[in-house]
Amino acid sequence: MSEIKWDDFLIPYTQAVDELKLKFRNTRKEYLEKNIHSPIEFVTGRVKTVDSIKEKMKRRYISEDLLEQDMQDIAGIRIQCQFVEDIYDVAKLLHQREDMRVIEERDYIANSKSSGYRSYHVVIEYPVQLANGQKNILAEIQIRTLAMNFWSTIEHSLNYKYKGDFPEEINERLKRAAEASFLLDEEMSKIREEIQDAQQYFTDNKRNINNSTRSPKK
Ligand code: 0O2
Ligand code: 0O2
Repeated sequence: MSEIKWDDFLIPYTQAVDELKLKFRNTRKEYLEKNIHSPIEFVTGRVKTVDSIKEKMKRRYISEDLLEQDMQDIAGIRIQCQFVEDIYDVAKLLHQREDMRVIEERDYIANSKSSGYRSYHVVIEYPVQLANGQKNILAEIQIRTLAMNFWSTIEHSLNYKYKGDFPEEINERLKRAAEASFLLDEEMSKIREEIQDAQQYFTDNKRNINNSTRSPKK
């Protein structure tokens, strides 16, 4: 029988997810207001359900007294980006922040999982102000492109159906879809460079025109 009072246990995690969603959405707003490309496109978040926590405790042999430190994704934030390059910019932003501390990073982009899963995971320690004082909790931030998110959402739903034991044909198709999503990200990164070149060209041109109209008439 579990001795954990789940409603109480989850209070700081719920608060952390609410706060972090708001903070990252505000960071996006700030970029947009300054007319700068935002590395953050969408922010979502969730607190793991009690059933899902219990299932993971069993699967990973996590005892109740080690739950807070050994299950790092009870509070989960997901940041979606347009381009792969944005992912690393977001990771840098997390390191610079003073309201959280990065304690672990897992780069499943450089080292994709055998399933084909790609994402950048950052585990942070985050202080939550509760009625009876401060509590530091762990939260997992998953940073991924829209294409990576599309693939992993589909694969996650299929996982529910097949419990990870995919028929060979589905497995092959998922791997091909992962490859396609990788190529899509690569193509988008190339377009990103072209857009930046075009913007630079536009700025330079404008400067040249301004300079030539300012030069004295002969
Ligand atoms: P399921 O079955 O898991 O898909 P709001 O803040 O009001 O705009 P809300 O309702 O809090 O919105 O939801 P939000 O933050 O837009 O998105 C919640 C959904 O995002 C969850 O769906 C998860 O699918 C997904 N999600 C976000 N972050 C994570 C994460 O770190 N890990 C995992 N596993 N999922 C994440 P549901 O509702 O939980 O349903
Ligand atoms: P949820 O809430 O259902 O998404 P483990 O959970 O044991 O695999 P660990 O060490 O806890 O691994 O953390 P890891 O691998 O950094 O991140 C686990 C989370 O990453 C998972 O949460 C998924 O959200 C996501 N993830 C990892 N591998 C895959 C994959 O192959 N496919 C998909 N779709 N998502 C993946 P949970 O625990 O499954 O919970």
